[in-house]
Amino acid sequence: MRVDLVLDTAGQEEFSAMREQYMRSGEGFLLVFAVTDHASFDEIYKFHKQILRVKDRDEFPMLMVGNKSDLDHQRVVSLEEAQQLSRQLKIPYIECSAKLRINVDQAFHELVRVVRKFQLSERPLVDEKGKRKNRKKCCIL
Ligand SMILES: Nc1nc2c(ncn2[C@@H]2O[C@H](COP(=O)(O)OP(=O)(O)OP(=O)(O)O)[C@@H](O)[C@H]2O)c(=O)[nH]1
Ligand SMILES: [Mg+2]
Repeated sequence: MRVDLVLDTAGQEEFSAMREQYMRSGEGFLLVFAVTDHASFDEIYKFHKQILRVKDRDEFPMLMVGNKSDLDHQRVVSLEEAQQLSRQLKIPYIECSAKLRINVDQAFHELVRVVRKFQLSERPLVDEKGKRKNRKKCCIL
């Protein structure tokens, strides 16, 4: 049986001790900030780094999500600024509005795609005799 959970986490600092615990068990992460709150955007870099450290990896399934896209007049994080960070962190970026239910499903679907792709690339290849084979990797010299 497979049990899948979506865990929402508290942003408050007093829960930070629990953070590494859920990071250890997570298979993929939505890094959500509000486009109306620059401080929340500034935290994305920190969480991304913490997840990679906890996972001891150079990359891990994550998606950056800019919420509250409905509050355009209060926006303080531009699309360009967010896209620049997403390129730097090498994770996709999507904007949504939880209030208007815009792009929320898409964000979860995209994360599932990224998780599947990652897990497939991690799975060792097994040939007909049950021997492990190395997955061919493209190497640009
Ligand atoms: N306009 C608008 N308001 C939103 C949106 N999403 C959340 N809010 C509002 O923002 C406020 C904070 O929402 P929360 O769900 O408590 O945010 P959170 O990130 O879970 O906060 P913590 O759990 O304290 O870390 C609430 O008043 C929500 O109604 C959105 O997409 N658009
Ligand atoms: Mg919350």
